[in-house]
Parts: sequence; structure tokens; C-alpha cells
Amino acid sequence: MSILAVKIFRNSDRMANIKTRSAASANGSKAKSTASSQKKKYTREQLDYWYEMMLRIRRLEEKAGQLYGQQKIRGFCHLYIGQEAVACGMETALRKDDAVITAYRDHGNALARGMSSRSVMAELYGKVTGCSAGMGGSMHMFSAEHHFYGGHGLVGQQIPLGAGLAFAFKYENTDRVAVSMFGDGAARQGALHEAFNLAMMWKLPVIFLCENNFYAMGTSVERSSNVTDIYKLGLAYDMPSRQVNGMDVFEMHEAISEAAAHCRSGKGPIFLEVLTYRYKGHSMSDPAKYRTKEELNAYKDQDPIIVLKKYLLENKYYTEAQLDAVEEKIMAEVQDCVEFAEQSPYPDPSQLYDLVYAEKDYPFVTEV
Ligand SMILES: Cc1ncc(C[n+]2csc(CCOP(=O)(O)OP(=O)(O)O)c2C)c(N)n1
Ligand SMILES: [Mg+2]
Repeated sequence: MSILAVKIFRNSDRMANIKTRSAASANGSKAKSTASSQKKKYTREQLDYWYEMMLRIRRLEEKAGQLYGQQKIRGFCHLYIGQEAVACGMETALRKDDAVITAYRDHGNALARGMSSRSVMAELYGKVTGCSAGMGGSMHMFSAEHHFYGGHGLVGQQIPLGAGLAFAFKYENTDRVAVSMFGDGAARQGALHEAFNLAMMWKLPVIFLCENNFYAMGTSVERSSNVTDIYKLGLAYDMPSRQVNGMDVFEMHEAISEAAAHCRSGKGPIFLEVLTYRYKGHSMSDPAKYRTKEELNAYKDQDPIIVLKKYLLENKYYTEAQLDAVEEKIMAEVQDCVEFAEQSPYPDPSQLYDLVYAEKDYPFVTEV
């Protein structure tokens, strides 16, 4: 396995423009890439987790896509397919009591944090057994128990919320870390600058993680700013900032391990621009005509699940038959969670306001 850099098509219409963007760090040196020799250090448990969890996310979302077509799942639905290595590589480098917050493309993070397939599928169905009692849907997966704080629909809103989680961790004198995830589109929001500024001022234990999948709906990174190396936005605040290959689960694990250690030691925030790619359209209603098949296929060639599978076979961690057994187990789990969601009831209309937060005596709320 030798993914040392992410290949990026700068201009999907001109294949000649294929550019290899080397991972770069704040001080200009090449970012560390995980050489295959280093990979030997990973535990069997980590390898099992990465393979199973990436497959779980992939298969559950493929099913969700089908169910959306059948109108069993309604509303918005943004699939994470292609980006699985980000959530899974990150998880093995974090502690369970660290916090993760992200945008609406959140099914993968919910599962990677350990939330059950049943609770995610039922939420997609809008059923009361879902993780948000069926009142959030695709964009609002949430579990305080798993320290997964959503699932947010307003582009960029979770950037300062993640800094707020880190503020609480510091205020309470813990060594917990918050990961505040957002897209390349969200990186253009003003809220990023306010959050970066205060996080640096107060040395908050927050990893700002931009999943640069190169598009914000149909708008490519090049069309939203002249600064296309998004990690450079952190440099204006003297924040340690660099790029990471998000198609490589090993590299993700390494980058988050380093970043979390930095935050835990009281040195303040870190900004990682994670280069990744979504295989599907922005949401279910997007035919993704703004990019070419060649561009898509070039990323599929680096597919994190296929690459890991090859590694597991070559290094004799698994036989083909054992990998097939994992696939069967996941397929059965997906089938089970669909049946569970189908059979679960919708929330009762009387519950509509139960999860809406309002302070009755708040000064601006007056009873009429
Ligand atoms: C404040 C705000 N403005 C606009 C939108 C509409 N919108 C939804 S998703 C999106 C694109 C965001 O892209 P990016 O941050 O790159 O995340 P990705 O979808 O690629 O994961 C936009 C503009 C919104 N939800 N919120
Ligand atoms: Mg994007």
C-alpha cells in the first residue's frame, strides 16, 4: 500500500491538470505519511475496528440510499460514502470521553462513535427508537452517552460549538479533547475566524478538522476562494495547521493521535485539513453533474476499504473467507436495523415539544 499523497483533480474538465498535492505542514515541511513498515505497530483490535466499521458505514448508507429512493426515508439525506477513513481513523486515536461534533453528513461519525446501527437507521426513518427519538432525522444524529454532539444543519455552526465543548473541558480542569468537524464550504464562514481566534487566545483543547471533499454542494473549492489550501487559514492565528490524507485510515489515526496529545498537554488547538472525497452527490437530490466520472474513479481507486482489505490479506491478518464472514455479519446487521426501524412506532404528536429546549422564565419569553 503506498498512498503517500492525495491526487486531486483541480479541473475536472481537463484531465491534464491532474495535480498531486503533497501533504504540507505549517512549517512548510512534508507532513508525515505512514510508511507500510510503521503499520505493523497497529493492534489487531484496531485493524478489526477499522475494517468492520468502515464496512458498516458503507453498507448501512448504501441501504439508506435505496430506502430513500423508496421514500421510506424522507427529508434530507447526505451520505458519507468515500469519507469513512476519516471518522474511523479518528476514533481509534480518541478517548471515549472526548467529544465529536460535525455537520449534517453525520451517519458515519455516529456509527464510528459506537452508536448502534439500529439507533441510526431508526432515526433515519423518523421513528421514536432513533437516537434523537425520531425528531432529528438524518442531519441530527446525537448521543450524549457517546459524546457525539450532532449532526448540525447550518453550515459552519458547529465550528464554534466545538470550541465551546473544549472550553467546558478546560474550565472543568479535565484533559478531554473536542473535535470540531466541518466541510470545505463551511471553512468560508466567518464563524471559523471567531472560533479560531478565541480557541488560540484561550488555548482550548480543540482539534478543528476540515473534511475537504473539494465540493460544497456543486461549488468546487477553487470557486469559493483564492486560498485553496484550507489549512493555511489556521496560520493567520499561529495555530499549528497541516494537511492529512483522509483516504488513508492509518494516516488519519496518526494525525489525530498527535493532535490529541498536543491538545491534552495544554498547548491549545490544532487545525487539520483532511483531504477526502464523497462518492455520492451532495445529498440524495444531487446528480453531481459538476464533476467527471474520471475524477470520481480516481478517488475510488484509493478507496479506504479496498486498500485496507488488501493490506489485511497481504499481511495475513485475514483470509478471504474471514473477510467474507465480516461482510455477511455486517449485511445481517443492516438487515436487522432496517427491520427494527420498520417495526418501530413514530413519535406521538404529543411529544413534539418534549425535546425543545426553552427556559420558561427566560426574560424574553412572555406567556400570552
Ligand atoms: C448557513 C447555511 N448556508 C447555506 C446552507 C446550504 N448548504 C447546505 S450544505 C452546503 C454546502 C456545504 O459544503 P461543505 O461545508 O463543503 O460540506 P460537505 O457537504 O461537502 O460535507 C450549503 C451551502 C446551509 N445549510 N447553511
Ligand atoms: Mg465539502
